Amino acid sequence: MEKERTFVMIKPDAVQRGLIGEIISRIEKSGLKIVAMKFIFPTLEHAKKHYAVHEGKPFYNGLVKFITSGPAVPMVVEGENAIQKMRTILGSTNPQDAAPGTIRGDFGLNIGRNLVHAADSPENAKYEMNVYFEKSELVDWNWVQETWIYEQ
Ligand code: IDP
Ligand code: MG
Repeated sequence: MEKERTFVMIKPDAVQRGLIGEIISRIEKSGLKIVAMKFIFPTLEHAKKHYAVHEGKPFYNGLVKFITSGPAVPMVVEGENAIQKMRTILGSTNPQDAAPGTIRGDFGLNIGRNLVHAADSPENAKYEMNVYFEKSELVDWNWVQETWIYEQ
């Protein structure tokens, strides 16, 4: 069984709306394991590095302004197929298209305020983790319930 790590961030809108607990709870209940997490006020440097792939797009300036507008909760989560699983838990980028039962489908209405970020590929996951975390902040630990989440 292949485990992988992905980068996730609870964005400033979700923090302001009191959804940190709800979102972490959904991630935990999915069986994915949190291996890094912190509460920060993203800097311009964070935002520019994180969203470098979107530079030049019409929404880029608004996105950078939004991400640096309030506290956020970056994290690293680990598990079988974690990258794709987190994207499924989030739902479509535009909350208007996101299915009920997904975070964006249940709590979002607007593409510019879609509550949570999750990396979309192994390369981007690694890159984004390095934007927000030092290697020493990633925690290797055993979760007792994993023996009940995975067929051994
Ligand atoms: P993703 O977050 O689902 O991976 P991306 O296409 O990578 O979506 O876009 C990054 C973020 O940029 C989105 O989560 C959203 O916050 C913002 N964004 C993307 N497209 C638009 C848009 O058309 N208008 C406003 N914001 C957008
Ligand atoms: Mg993306």
